Amino acid sequence: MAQSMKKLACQVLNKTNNVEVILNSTALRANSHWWSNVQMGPPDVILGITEAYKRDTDPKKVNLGVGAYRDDDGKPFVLPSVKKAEEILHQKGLNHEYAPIAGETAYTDLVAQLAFGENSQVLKDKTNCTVQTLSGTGALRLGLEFVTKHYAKNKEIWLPTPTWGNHPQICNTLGLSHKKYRYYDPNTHGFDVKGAIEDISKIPEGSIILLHACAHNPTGVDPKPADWAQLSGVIKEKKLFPFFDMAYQGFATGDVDNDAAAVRLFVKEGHQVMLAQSFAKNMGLYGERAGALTFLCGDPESAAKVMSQAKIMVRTMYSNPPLYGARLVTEILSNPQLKKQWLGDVKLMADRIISMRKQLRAGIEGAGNKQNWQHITDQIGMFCFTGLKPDQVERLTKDFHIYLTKDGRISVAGISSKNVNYVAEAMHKVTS
Ligand code: PGU
Repeated sequence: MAQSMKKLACQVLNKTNNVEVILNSTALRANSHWWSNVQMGPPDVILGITEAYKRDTDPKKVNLGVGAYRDDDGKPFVLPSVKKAEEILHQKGLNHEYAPIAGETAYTDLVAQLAFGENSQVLKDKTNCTVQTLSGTGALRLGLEFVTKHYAKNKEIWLPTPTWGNHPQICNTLGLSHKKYRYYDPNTHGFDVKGAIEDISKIPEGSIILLHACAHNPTGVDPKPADWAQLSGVIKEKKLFPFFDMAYQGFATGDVDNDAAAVRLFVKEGHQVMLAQSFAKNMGLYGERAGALTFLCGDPESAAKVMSQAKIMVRTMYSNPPLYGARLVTEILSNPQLKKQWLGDVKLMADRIISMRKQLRAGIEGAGNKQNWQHITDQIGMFCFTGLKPDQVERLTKDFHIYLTKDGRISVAGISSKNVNYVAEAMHKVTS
């Protein structure tokens, strides 16, 4: 009797448990309904390539997709000046308190000086508002979000053709209307100065124009100083608002002052620019997300008002920025010896890329390829806009395990003395 009572009790318990399981899974299914309308999104056109590269098991594989510097062994490069700054920071034994909403002023003052120049009058007059951001992307996002909320003129931004894919994507996310102006001439593989000026002179007054400060991505083609002067003139005449994206200061010429020349020219000519800065490339701080957004506001009172609103925007998005990358940047820019070492590190990276351009071109030509490859050495910065067609790009990836963006852009920083002949041979084969 006791035995069968026990059996019965067990059955009841199991039943109860089953009911519980059924109830739980019903609850789970009900929950899954919250997201059942979500569509699968496409992989990112640049970062998705790194994911595909990582999945490839072929030992010959080469990643020329993402714009990230590699040393001659194809390895990520921690700059010697950054290593030194890390040691100094470690010795200081700092705490992990919150940073101010707009970042530490020691950082924002130094990065603004790096961009606008140590003797910049607008900085001396304190007419700037500079905010630490989550690298260059965070600066663009904050700047454009600020525009959507506070810009009182023509809320429409004009982007060069082509441009970095995330520019239109950020605008789309914010519902900010974006249009195109001519920039790159596929026939000359150079800057289409005539087309650009023609298009810009038709842009409605008060619109925003996005300019790559140096080392244009994806084309590797920058306007010459005389072209910049012309651009500044027409932008002023049309009363356009210039938003500079400077993600590669130092990568174009190997000299941070030279690479800031366009921004400084515009400021000298009286433009109240907005500027997005990134230390991902020139300090190799990709994952540390150290960047900045500067608004030039004309007078200190406006700068204070803009700062108050920018802080509200930051506070409601991520509250305050990360410390570590900004501390490294501050250490390097505030210590004259370390800064000198860093400038040498930047030059070293820029020079290695230039030497890879020469070797790549020589390799393709040496293989007997009949096309003109002069643009490989003419273009500057991290990227080369090869002119490869989508089917050629596909063959490079499928047959040779070489990864690059569909538009034919390669990150020259991914080429090394070890793989340059392989890449040159493959580029020769897919284009002949
Ligand atoms: N602006 C431009 C023109 C860029 O090329 C990049 C990075 C950024 C801003 C943003 O850089 P942060 O890392 O946010 O400081 N473009 C690279 C890196 C990969 C990516 O797309 O984010 C590229 O390969 O195009």
